[in-house]
Amino acid sequence: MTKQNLENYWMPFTANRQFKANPRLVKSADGMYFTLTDGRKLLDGIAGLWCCNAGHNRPRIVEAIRKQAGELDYSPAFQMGHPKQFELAERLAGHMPGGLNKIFFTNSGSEAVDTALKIALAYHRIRGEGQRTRLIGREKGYHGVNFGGMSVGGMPLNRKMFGTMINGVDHMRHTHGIEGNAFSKGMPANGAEYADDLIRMVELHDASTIAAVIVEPLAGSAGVILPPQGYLERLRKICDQHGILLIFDEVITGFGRLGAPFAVNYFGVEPDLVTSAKGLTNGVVPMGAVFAQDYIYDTFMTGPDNAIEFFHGYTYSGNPMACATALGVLDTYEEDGLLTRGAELAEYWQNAAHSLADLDLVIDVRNLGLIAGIELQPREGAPTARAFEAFLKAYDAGLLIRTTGDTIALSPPLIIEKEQIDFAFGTLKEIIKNLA
Ligand code: PXG
Ligand code: PLP
Repeated sequence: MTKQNLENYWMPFTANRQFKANPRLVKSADGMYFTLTDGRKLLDGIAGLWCCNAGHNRPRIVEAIRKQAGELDYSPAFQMGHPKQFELAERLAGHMPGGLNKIFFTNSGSEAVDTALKIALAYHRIRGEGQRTRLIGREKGYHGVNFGGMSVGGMPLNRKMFGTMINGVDHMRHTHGIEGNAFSKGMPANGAEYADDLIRMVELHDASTIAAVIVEPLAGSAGVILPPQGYLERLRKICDQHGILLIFDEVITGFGRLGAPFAVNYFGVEPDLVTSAKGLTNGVVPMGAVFAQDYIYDTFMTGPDNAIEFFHGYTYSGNPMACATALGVLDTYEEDGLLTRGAELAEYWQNAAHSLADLDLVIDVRNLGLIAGIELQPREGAPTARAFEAFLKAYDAGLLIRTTGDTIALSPPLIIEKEQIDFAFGTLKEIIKNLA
């Protein structure tokens, strides 16, 4: 085999030179495993990038794509429709509780976030509150990489190179590292009052200028940061008191990750808008979606019937292949009970994760549903190096994990079996024990 040319592809969120010196290339995938180009198998501990919730190469999904490819390749997204868009939206609304029944399709989580922010601004304006232009995010938040999501996001490295971003954004403080919360099993007890930081924003800017606040109900990218008990309820209440829309970014928590279809079900807190992507199509074809409350949609439907109500959309919104894929994915989730399987495994998963708690280098273990974060003591003078070393060693040992900062994140396909959970945490235990 001739050596593959690696020079032309500029890889995203990757140390390109380091990678190209020593590439890690995947050839195929099935069920819980990737097969690499060298033939080795890797247990997928992170569902691709938190997206392959049904596992890989699932027959219903493959069949749906095959069939769609020969039937309808593309139909115009604007002023035209195809039946699968409507079928998918109806089925999605069936899994989402409450009034979050109106669904706008995008092609990624980043686009879903920017779409939700635009819906929030336009909603207030249509209602005659056009002065509500301010958007509030949170430190350590991740809402994708487009200008809106980056601006409300709170990860310094994702922001610092990109100028002033969009105007009129402020950030609440994050809920990480609160004293007394280390090694919590499930939701931490301390810190609900951190939601009151939104009151500080209201006092500073005046509620009448604030359109929306966006948070991840559980923050994945920043290293698995859980909401303190009562925190989300409190945010909801403050938003209600001040006419501020609450947006849950469920790009990671959606589609069964917490053991319920959405974090909205799991936490029992209903926001005004929900963004999703990833598990929507099992990562197979790019797609995102925004769920809006009926009253938001209805607010837009007030002008003349022949007027376009929302000047927004993408060439590939509701793309036929993406819709067909998502329908095959929903079939798989429903037939295999995957949207609630995490609840059955959560306790086993929690115990397995916390079996690492007594290792010297482990300074915290966090878990909820089928997510775990294992935070390592950063190496003196070389933050992130220790976790990245664990990533490489896990790769050599046949396990794919994700690291962010010095936190190891695990978030496997929801089809994972107990022996595979044992393998993942057993392997990690040996690796962390032997880290320098
Ligand atoms: N919001 C949230 C909460 C996310 O987690 C996005 C928006 C953006 O989605 P797209 O589809 O535009 O990537 C995400 C994506 C990681 C990691 O390693 C996390 C994401 C993507 C890639 C890697 O933690 N989250
Ligand atoms: N740039 C140009 C020149 C375009 O014509 C379009 C869409 O028509 C876009 C960007 C946006 O592309 P998309 O709809 O795929 O987001």
